[in-house]
Amino acid sequence: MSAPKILILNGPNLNLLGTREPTVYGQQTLQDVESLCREEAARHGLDVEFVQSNHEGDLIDALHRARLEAAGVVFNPGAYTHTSIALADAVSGIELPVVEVHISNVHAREAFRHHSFISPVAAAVFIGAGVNGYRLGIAQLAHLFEAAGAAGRPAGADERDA
Ligand code: CA2
Repeated sequence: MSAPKILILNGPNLNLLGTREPTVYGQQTLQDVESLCREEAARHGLDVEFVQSNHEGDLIDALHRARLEAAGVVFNPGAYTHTSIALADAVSGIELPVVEVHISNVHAREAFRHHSFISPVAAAVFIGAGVNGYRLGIAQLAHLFEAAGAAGRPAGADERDA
């Protein structure tokens, strides 16, 4: 049987990681993030699809594809976190565990970054751990899959019911 696949999805401007604002986002590039995600996923026996888009509709399409192709999602929605009801609807609509990740501590930044439309529909949230947040997100998905598997339930089901 092939390894379960997870989607690592990155929103607008994250393609610029490592090129500017190193004090906020660190020095690692998106390519480095992809490598660390592949390494962490392999430790848990998971395959990775890695996607970045600057377009809200493309992010929604990627989430819809994940519903059919993936067991869970690690999602950094970038600035759409703070604005997009459409992305929140997509996250809740696909009925997969979606872990929200932010590299920076958004709560230590401007007030407009304190609200997330995604957090209420996320399976977990990792904020301010730098790019290590992606590792934490993948490990949390692996934990949810294990818990759901042990209970003989689909991975998207709520762990509290396990
Ligand atoms: O901290 C995060 O991961 C964010 O999701 C990053 C978003 C920001 O709008 C959110 O409030 C928090 C911005 C991503 C932009 O990334 C850049 C990286 C390097 C240079 C410029 C932008």
